[in-house]
Amino acid sequence: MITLFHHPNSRSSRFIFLLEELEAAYQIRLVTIRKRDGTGTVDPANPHPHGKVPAICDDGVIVFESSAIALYLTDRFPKNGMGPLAGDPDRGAYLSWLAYYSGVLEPAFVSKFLSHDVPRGTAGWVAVEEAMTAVIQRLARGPYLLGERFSAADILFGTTFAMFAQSPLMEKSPVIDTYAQRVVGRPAFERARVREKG
Ligand SMILES: N[C@@H](CCC(=O)N[C@@H](CS)C(=O)NCC(=O)O)C(=O)O
Repeated sequence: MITLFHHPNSRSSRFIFLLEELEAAYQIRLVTIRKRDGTGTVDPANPHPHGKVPAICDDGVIVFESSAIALYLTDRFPKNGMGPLAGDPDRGAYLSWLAYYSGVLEPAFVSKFLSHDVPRGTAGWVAVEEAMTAVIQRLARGPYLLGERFSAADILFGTTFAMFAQSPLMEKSPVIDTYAQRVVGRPAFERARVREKG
């Protein structure tokens, strides 16, 4: 049984969505987290080394950080094909876009939010505009990052774009809007929202 360490309306919410897609048995353990306004505390029950969410426990096995959790869960619950397994020709693209999410896309958004320049040749990521161009080019190949195949990588990217749809952090793009709506329009997203509200 998977335990998801979760805080409402946070980066752990999309793992309820993924667990619903996977039809996995899971329980939600609500934890407190530190907030930007200085409120909130680290929950001692949370196994993430910095008290962040998400983290999961699978019968004693702890996994933290979104891309690692996505990969762990899609390998662990392969039934619904939410992540190409080792040996699948799509595996390389899957790993690449999962890593790109954590290593490039999120840092790009945070740099922009903080009004920090991204030094070419030094930072491991790029400016949001450059990252979004790469994602839009990728989506020219099909409705999802892996072409015709929906995967957990789309859950990370699509929910992020849906959240930033009205934000000045992201330029308006019909390709991205349609993609984000395609992802959050899935029945598992709605089931996750209902489950999250409890
Ligand atoms: N790199 C982490 C980021 C997780 C993260 O920052 N989560 C926020 C909630 S959206 C959090 O737990 N913040 C509390 C804190 O920073 O102490 C991941 O991708 O899983």
